[in-house]
Amino acid sequence: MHKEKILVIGASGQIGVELTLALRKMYGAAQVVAADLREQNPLLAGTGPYVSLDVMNKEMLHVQIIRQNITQVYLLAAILSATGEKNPSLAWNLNMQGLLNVLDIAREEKLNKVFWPSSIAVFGPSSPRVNCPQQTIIEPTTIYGISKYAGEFWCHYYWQRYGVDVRSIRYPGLISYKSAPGGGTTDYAVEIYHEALAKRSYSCFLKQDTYLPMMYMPDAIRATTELMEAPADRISVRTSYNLSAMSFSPAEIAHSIQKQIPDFSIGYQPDYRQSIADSWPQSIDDSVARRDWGWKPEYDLDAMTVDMLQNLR
Ligand code: NAD
Ligand code: AKB
Repeated sequence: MHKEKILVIGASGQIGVELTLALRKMYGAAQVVAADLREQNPLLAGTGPYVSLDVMNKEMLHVQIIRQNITQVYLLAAILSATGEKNPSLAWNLNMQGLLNVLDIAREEKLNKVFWPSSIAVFGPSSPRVNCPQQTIIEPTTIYGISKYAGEFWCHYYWQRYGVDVRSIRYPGLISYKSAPGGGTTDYAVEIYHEALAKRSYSCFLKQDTYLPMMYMPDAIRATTELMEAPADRISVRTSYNLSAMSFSPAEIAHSIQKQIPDFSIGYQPDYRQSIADSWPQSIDDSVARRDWGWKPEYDLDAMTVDMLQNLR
């Protein structure tokens, strides 16, 4: 029986719903408290405890963590790349202050572990575009990427200076069918499946040959729990791990869908998100994660397409 008590902040989001459900399977429903600014979530209803909480309110967060005897925090509340460009100061404030609040409380309360996700958005136009390595030139040009890169160093600082066991992954674009994505540049790769089933056509906000690193949600959830379960001496990266599964363009995902839905068609109307996508690498080298804690993805594009369409139907 695990004695950990986990708080998932941002539990009603695209990752949060699935991560909360997975953690409840692993640790027991009562051991995983879902928390979000949103009052409730139908996908989590009846599956375990849920509290409405603002991560910006440090006092309330601290009270919850003490009251619920929390030993681990997964912090998912953030503003993503596309929404961030519309309101940069809001994105900076939430993405930074939310993290600092959690790291500070983790230090004071001597929490066992913290998980905080970074993103491939830390990389910028000067980073290598293909097989972008763990350590390289990193000059992000979006406020989201800037906040993630700064956050990585705050994590490293709290680990090095205070011994907080904080672990992190630079997620690629994540594709899932349970919970909707929350304002990112890679969201097209989720929308396209919904529209393929509903309308047999999709108008994409990125150009047809825009390659981006992507991952199916089951792989992302497994990576997260594997990283968090790994012995501390296997974790050599205390900023954030590169993680990779696949890389494809809008034209390629459309082709994969056409194998299942032959009359599906796609058009292209690039908008402001094109320049965000153009600033990111096309593919990621995740050899350090593979070496340190045995990371290996399971889903490629076609396997994901079959599973997405089956579940959405
Ligand atoms: P999301 O936008 O779907 O979910 C974020 C959740 O946080 C929402 O439910 C929102 O209500 C909640 N939230 C917002 N402000 C809050 C606050 N002040 N207090 C408490 N809760 C608040 O995001 P997501 O896609 O699930 O992403 C989760 C994390 O993973 C983020 O840090 C994101 O940057 C990172 N990430 C996501 C992806 C992806 O493709 N989804 C890729 C890379 C990194
Ligand atoms: C986004 O597009 O903003 C996210 C991410 C890659 O961090 N999906």
